Amino acid sequence: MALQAIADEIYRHQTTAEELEKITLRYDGLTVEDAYAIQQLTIQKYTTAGDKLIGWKMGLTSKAKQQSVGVDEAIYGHLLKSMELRNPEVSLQGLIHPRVEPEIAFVFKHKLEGTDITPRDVWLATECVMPAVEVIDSRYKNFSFTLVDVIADNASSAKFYVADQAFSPYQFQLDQVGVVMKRNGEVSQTGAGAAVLGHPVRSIIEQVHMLSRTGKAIEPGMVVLTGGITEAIYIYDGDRISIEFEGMGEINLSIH
Ligand code: OOG
Ligand code: MG
Repeated sequence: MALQAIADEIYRHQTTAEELEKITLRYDGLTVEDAYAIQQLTIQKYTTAGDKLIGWKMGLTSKAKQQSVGVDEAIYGHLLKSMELRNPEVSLQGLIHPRVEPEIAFVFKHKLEGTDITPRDVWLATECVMPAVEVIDSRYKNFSFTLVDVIADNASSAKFYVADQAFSPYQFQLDQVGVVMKRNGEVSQTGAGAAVLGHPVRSIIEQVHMLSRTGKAIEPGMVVLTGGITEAIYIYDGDRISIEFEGMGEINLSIH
């Protein structure tokens, strides 16, 4: 199958911010493995052009998100240096129909690999945890895709922002952290860390399992986004999005 040709096409749509028809409408029989291979090939195009892999993201780790997109398993994507926002400001330029979602980020000091890790292994390897927000922007028309489509499109990754304040992994019960997301002062979404596979640490374990299928790992220094705690909301020019993470502070994003 022409995986490289599909990767070239997706890369072009990612970098020009033009909508794409679902690839599964045109290519029959693509497997989840093929989709991850396409994802990998598109990432190689970025890194060849000078970008850098800085971490991973889990997606569709909550029932609410799985139901809203009609996919019933977790997925992962690559995080590149160019995706990380330095300031809590999102420019709509270069994005198609972006949405934002609250997440918990982990930063690692030790490598995590294999199929047999436990929460204890995760805590031992974790340097800190931080509130974060992910900007997702599916390249597919109407944000509509199958499992294979969304994996090939790097799990809709676009941008992310990690809060200034980091916390010890032992300071909070991450499943109990409540989140309130407001758009222009009005509550839009609420949730708690438990929405992420019961506890965000489970998302890290799942991430490591999935990476191990292709011999990859969480490397020291990497950041991992554990998955949206609530449904993602669309953002528009002039919006002010505030996300309060109970006890961990607030992220205030301006959109322009
Ligand atoms: C897929 C990406 C999902 C998350 O945190 O669940 C994701 C999508 O909804 O477009 O990033
Ligand atoms: Mg996400």
